[in-house]
Amino acid sequence: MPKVTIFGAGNVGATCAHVLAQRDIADVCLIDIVEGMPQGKALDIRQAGPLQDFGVEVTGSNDYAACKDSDVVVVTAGLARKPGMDRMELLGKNTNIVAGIAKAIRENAPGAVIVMVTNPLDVMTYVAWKVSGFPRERVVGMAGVLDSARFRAFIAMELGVSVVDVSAMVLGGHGDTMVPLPRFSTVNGVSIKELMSPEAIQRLSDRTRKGGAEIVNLLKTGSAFYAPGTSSAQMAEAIVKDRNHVLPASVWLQGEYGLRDVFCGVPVVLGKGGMKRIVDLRLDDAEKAMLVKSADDVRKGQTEVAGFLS
Ligand code: TXD
Repeated sequence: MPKVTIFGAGNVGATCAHVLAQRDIADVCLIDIVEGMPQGKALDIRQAGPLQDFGVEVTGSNDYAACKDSDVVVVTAGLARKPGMDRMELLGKNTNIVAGIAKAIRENAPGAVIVMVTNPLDVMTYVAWKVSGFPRERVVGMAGVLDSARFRAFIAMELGVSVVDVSAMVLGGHGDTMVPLPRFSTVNGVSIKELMSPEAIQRLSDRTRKGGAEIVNLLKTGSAFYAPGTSSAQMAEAIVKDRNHVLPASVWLQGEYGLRDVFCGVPVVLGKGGMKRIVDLRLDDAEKAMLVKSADDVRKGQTEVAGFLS
C-alpha cells in the first residue's frame, strides 16, 4: 500500500486524510506539533472505516521522522494570522515551519513528491522546493484544483446543470490576481461563452477570485477546508495511482508561458513521480497579461522569503 504523510492535522490536513482513507487510496500518517491531536484524529478516522468500508492504516504522530518512506507528503502545517501580527511576521513564521518540514522530508522521505498547501501557497511551495533540494517535478502546489472546483461549482449553480459536466481552468498564483479562463471552461464540451452572458461570466470569475474570502467572512473563525482538503487528496491520488490527471498546479516555471524562476499555477500532467509535463496553452494577449501580473506578485513574495532562508 502506498503511503501519504500529511503535515498539519488541522482542518485541511484532517479532511485530506479522511478523503484519502475513504477512497482506500493509501495508508495515511498525520503529523502535527500538538500532542495527542494527530493520534486522536487518526484513530477517529480509522473508526469510520467499518462504517464507510475502508481499511487503510491511519496513524498520527508528533515526530517528523514518521514521514519515513512516504510516496507523497502533503504539507498543510502553518499558523493563521493572529491579532497584532503583521503579514511579514506571519510570512517569517510560516517560512520557518515549512523549511523545517522540508528538511525532515529530505532526510526521511527523499523520494517523495511534495504537495504544498500552506499559504501564501506559491511562495511556500518555493520554500519547500528550495530547502528540500528536490527536482521541480517533485514539488507542486495545490491551489488551481481548488480555485477551478470553485469556478465549476459556481458555473453549475448558475446554469442549473450537474457539476460533473462542468470543466473549468483557473491559472496563476493563489490570490486576488488568479486567472480564471472562461475560454477553457466548458459544460460537456460546450464553451460557457455559448451558455452565459459576458456579465455573468465576469461575475462568476470575480466570485471565484474571492472564493476563499467569501468563506472566511461566513465562518468568522478559520478558513475553508472541505474543498481544500479534497483538492489536496485529489492531487495525492493522481500521483499515487499514476493517473496522469491534467490539472492546474503551482510549479517552478522555466520559460513556459514566457515565465522563468517563479512558482505559478499552470496546467500540468500529474502522475507517478509528480509533474510529468506542463501543458502549454495558447493564451490570448489579455490572458497572458493577467498571468504575468499574477506571477509578478509571487516573485515579490519569493524575494521576501529569500531573506528568511539565507
Ligand atoms: O488553496 C490552498 N492552497 C489553501 C491553503 C486552501 C485552504 C487553506 N490554505 C492554507 O492551508 C491555510 O491558509 C493554512 O496556511 C493551511 C492550513 O489550513 P487549516 O485551515 O488546516 O489550518 P489549521 O486548522 O490551523 O491547521 C494548521 C495545523 C495546526 O493543527 C497546527 O498545529 C499545525 O498546522 N502546525 C504544525 N504542524 C507541524 N509542524 C509545525 N511546525 C506546525 N505548526 C503548526
